[in-house]
Amino acid sequence: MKSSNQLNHNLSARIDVIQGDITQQQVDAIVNAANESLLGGGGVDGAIHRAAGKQLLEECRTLGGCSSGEAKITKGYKLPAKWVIHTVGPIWRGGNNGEDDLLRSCYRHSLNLAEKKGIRTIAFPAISTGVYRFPLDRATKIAINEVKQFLRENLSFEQVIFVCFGDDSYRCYFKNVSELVPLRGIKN
Ligand code: AR6
Repeated sequence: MKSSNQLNHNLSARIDVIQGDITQQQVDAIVNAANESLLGGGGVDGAIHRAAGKQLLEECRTLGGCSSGEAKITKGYKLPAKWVIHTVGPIWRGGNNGEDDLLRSCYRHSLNLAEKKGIRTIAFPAISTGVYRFPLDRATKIAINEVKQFLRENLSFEQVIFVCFGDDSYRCYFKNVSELVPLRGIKN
């Protein structure tokens, strides 16, 4: 039987934080922080559509949009990732309008969809923390806790990478992963 230490160790080896551009990640799937139209936009959404090419928009047009907290999947086209999981984060409206639950739901639905498709490695951006103005530290804790729970329940899922675009985001994720995922980096 595995001790709780071994479980924690496994968890820490399966969660990574990097600073970079999500469109460059060599993983099975990358997650897009989209809007309800799924027809592209700015921020990470714009970057993913530019890197994937026009075929991504063509496939997105067939999906009929996506509600906040839900997720839909397309191919990755010109991206190194085979799949793109499009999820729609909540717009921050002060914090008492279901924003936390909706953000949790984005991570949970994206991961469940990935699991169903046989995806084993996935990269997430910091959903809702840009144009949608969700406070970074609060969003980061939600992201990490939801991923932790999923990885504990899905032991064959290999890797979740949090891709941070700027210094602030990287520092915030690194601090929170260190606190919320025990034994990070310790191999024993
Ligand atoms: N790689 C990784 N992260 C990135 C990249 C990138 N290439 N580019 C930006 N980020 P945002 P939201 C980070 O605004 O808040 C779009 O117009 C960025 O620094 O992209 O969920 C959609 O169409 C921030 O930390 O998404 C929606 O209308 C994070 O990604 C709306 O924005 C999310 O910022 C969604 O807003």
